[in-house]
Amino acid sequence: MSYNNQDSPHILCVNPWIHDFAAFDFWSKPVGLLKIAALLEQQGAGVTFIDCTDRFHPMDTEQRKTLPDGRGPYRKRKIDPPPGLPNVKQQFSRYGIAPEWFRQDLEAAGKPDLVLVTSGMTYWAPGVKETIETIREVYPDVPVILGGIYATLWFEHAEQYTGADIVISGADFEKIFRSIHRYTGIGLAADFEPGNLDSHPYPAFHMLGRIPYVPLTTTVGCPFSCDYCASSHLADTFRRRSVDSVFREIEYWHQKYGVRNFAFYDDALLVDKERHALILFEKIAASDLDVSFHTPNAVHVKELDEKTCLLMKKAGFKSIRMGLETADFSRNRTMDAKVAGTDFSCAVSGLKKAGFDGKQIGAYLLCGLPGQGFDEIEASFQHVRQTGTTPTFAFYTPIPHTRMWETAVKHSRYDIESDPVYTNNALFPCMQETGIRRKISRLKNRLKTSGKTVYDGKKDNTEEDLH
Ligand code: B12
Repeated sequence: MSYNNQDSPHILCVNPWIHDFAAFDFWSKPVGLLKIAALLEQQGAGVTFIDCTDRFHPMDTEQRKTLPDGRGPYRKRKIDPPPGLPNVKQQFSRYGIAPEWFRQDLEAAGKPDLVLVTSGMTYWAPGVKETIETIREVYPDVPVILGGIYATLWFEHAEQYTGADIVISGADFEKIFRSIHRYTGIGLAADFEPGNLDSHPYPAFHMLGRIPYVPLTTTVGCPFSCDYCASSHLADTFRRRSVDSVFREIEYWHQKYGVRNFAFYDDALLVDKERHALILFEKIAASDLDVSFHTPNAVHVKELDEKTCLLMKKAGFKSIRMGLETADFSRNRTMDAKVAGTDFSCAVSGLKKAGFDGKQIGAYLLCGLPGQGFDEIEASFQHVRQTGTTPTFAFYTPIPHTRMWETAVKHSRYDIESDPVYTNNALFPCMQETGIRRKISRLKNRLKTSGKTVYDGKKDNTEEDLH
């Protein structure tokens, strides 16, 4: 939590609990709300930030191991699954701090003038609802505004379901400022141009109890429009920050807070790289910063030529994830516009030549796509393994406003239009084949025995992540 300035309007920002079958702090920070918190602080508001997924809460005495790069498991407690999922055998949990600690933190913060709640995955809606209910118990008459990814992608559901007073869709800063003004009297637009990313303050990571790593966003949006991805709905134009501004941010977190690990959140980090990313990597390589970089959100395979790979190595990249999606090149990739057959082998040879080892290089494979069979998943897995790099499963989650949504609705075993919880990728909602989870586990075991395991974003921590 951060301080509360008594003389100015007090705004409480809350990152909600995660309710899911599995979750792991895989470079996951509420960057959008932290950015708004920074803006409010800059304008003199008293801002308190409570992160319900805080892994380092002072009341937490549980021993959980943090990986050297800052990632780690959340505290978790078993809860009932949301209604409608009666036949699912996997355990359902609340990830994050204990409800009593949250209540205590809310009380300790003092009554705010306004509460801002963010949201992540659409299927985490039940965690958002429980968070808002708890806020209401403590401060029944304080207005609550909900925004973030779920609020943007499934606005109507968020309005009906979460109990927020207002739901704001997207990164519409004018609208966000108007609502904040309405409740607190703070006028926010003064020294900030929404369209100019360089004028945005850094997200307020300093308001979190500890900063194990910092996510970086150098670009917003994506020039591609892949069938399964909602990026173009979340940001309608592709914009980027200046290289200097990104470099200064890295220096800032490193020098002031000792941060060593940075994860790029960009959807298109390497696009137009000669004029952007490569200049940044060169600048970092030429500096004496002792920092490491990671690309959990995947980079475009096509962009990984030898020069880029070498610069990434020199700049301090430690884990590279590529969006391969599938090694079935026969469908001519109508699904995404990014990869051709030979691109992948060129990228792998470039990365290896630059000095990355197979464990540092992961290729995301989308599994659970509508109409996909296990055969395709296995073939993609083998294709990646043969290159000596690490296949990393990304389970498909159907998202409204994407081109694949209608197909997903048709293929789904659940009424996914009725409730986001059915779109949870742990359910493999679009796969008709049975036993898919077991089959995928078997593939993963093959990796384990060969000593190559990379966390795939959809599993709790196990020894393999924490060795
Ligand atoms: C970075 C990222 C990740 C990171 C971690 C992100 C995190 N915080 O947990 C990593 C790489 C780990 C990740 C993983 C996954 N991700 Co992801 N990820 C993203 C990405 C690229 C950016 C999210 C982000 O932080 N944006 C930056 C901030 C600034 O934006 P923002 O939070 O939306 O905030 C803005 C507004 O929403 C608003 N706002 C925010 N909060 C509030 C609050 C209030 C009150 C108001 C008024 C406004 C407001 O203000 C901000 C203004 O800039 C998005 C795509 C995208 N372009 O957004 C996908 C995305 C969110 N991910 C997605 C998916 C599918 C996944 C995975 C399931 C992939 C997989 N199959 O394994 C996993 C699951 C992760 C998990 N935790 O379990 C989907 C969402 C699916 C869904 N159903 O909701 C997205 C949309 C991509 C897509 N495929 O279309 N992801």
